[in-house]
Amino acid sequence: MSERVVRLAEALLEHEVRAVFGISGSGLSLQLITALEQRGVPFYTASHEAAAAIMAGAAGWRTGTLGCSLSIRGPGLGNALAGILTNHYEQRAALSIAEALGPLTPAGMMHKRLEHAGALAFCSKAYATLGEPRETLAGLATAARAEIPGPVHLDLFAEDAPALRVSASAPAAEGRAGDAVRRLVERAARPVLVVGGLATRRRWGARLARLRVPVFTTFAAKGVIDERLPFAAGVFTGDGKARSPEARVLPEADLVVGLGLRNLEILRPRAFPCPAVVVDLVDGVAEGFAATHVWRTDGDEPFEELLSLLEARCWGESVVTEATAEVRRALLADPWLPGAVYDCLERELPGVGCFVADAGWFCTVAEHVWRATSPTAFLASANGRSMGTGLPMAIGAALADRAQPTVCAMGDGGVRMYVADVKLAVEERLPILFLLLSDGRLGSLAGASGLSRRATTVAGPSWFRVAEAMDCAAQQVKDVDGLVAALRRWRWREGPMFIEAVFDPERYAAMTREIR
Ligand SMILES: Cc1ncc(C[n+]2csc(CCOP(=O)(O)OP(=O)(O)O)c2C)c(N)n1
Repeated sequence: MSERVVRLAEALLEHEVRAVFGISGSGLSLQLITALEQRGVPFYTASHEAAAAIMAGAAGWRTGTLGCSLSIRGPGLGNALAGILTNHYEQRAALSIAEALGPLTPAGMMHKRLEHAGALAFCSKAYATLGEPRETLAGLATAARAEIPGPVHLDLFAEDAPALRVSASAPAAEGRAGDAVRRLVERAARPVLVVGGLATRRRWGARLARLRVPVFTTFAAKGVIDERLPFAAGVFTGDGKARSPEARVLPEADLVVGLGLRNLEILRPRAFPCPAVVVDLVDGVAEGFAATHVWRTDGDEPFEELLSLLEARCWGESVVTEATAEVRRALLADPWLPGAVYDCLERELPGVGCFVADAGWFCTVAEHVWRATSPTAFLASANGRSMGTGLPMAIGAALADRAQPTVCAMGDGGVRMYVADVKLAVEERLPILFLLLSDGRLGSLAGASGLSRRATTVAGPSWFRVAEAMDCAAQQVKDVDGLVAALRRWRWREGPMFIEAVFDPERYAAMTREIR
């Protein structure tokens, strides 16, 4: 085994890599897997390199460690790119490692050639070759975790080439908007907070729960305050319709205070119905909110200072209570749609450790109905809204924490992409409830009249017998009683279960109409 690979394995361990996901080649990647296994770091083979990168991002995020995925060069990394892009959108600190052709490889060697650095340029924060493993890994891990967190990449050559690093861009200078922001916050009688994913990573996040003004989070920050609290106004997307909490609460406010509010986390950034200020650690991500002032800061103090000012305010409890009750009423009115399923889950499976939602209408319902109690208790392709990512995210989250059940809600579209990895969940006896919410269509797209039906109809939408054939306990349910019975049969400590809930497509298509 190459001595450099051994040193890389040791450096990975030092930088909190606790599991590796991927598909091996016969060369350095297999050596690395072996060296890591000898040091107690397990390797999980995924069905596809994209799924592996997504699992790595989710596992790292769930444990606060550095997610790690592995592939061969060219087509291996090419496949991984979709998962690396997901980690970029979702701002997950994760390292991808690929075997690569080094500078000494003859130019005519075209087999599986891909210019990795170029292919990764958009979505990877830093790119490096091995050089001195400890030093290189330290640089990559720091870049992955620095605000805005995201994926970084390491290429492994057979030859010993010096390290090459493209580092993240330097932070801009501190802005001068502080005084103006302070004055506006001091004068506001009815301020509303909109808090971004940044809060999940900062020490001031915990203080939000003490406020007595309405607090929205972006979808990426769902759970940063316990959503059962009286001032938790729910998820702000920028795209909420009449019955969404954002449409009801924001018109009552006289100032929006965005803490780490970034257009990267919003479906449709646009002007608020009142003046707005944004405070952030990074520049260039508040465009679209028409904020009166954007205050770029260097540390936590300005956030803490504004939170102290806001602690003196109290308004909006009844507006928030009515708005959140109204959206629940709308989504729970039908006795058998995803809202009723989540409500039933909350009662029947009270110890859910992590709720994972794939992209689709059922996810919009989960956004409002599923009440997250902490940011690590909810996981989704919150920013990218990338269909299919839910299943590998759930596997990564469950591998990182097997002590409580993980729920993976997905639709007819998303289930198909990485369904083969149900086998990995079975092999590892993971406590995952795969919950297929099936309307037989790509529901989010099927509402438009006069457009192709063929493109939005799913042929043969049922999967529970396929899951059963993969040795996963599975059942189809058509009402709440059936769901309750299936849930009561699930012994989650013994392995996954696949429940397919079948809905009427017309009622399904209408359920989010006034919400988004
Ligand atoms: C990777 C990717 N491809 C395509 C889309 C576009 N898209 C958004 S929602 C959706 C349909 C989702 O259908 P389904 O999983 O059945 O959930 P439903 O909308 O029926 O709740 C599609 C194709 C996407 N978001 N991501």
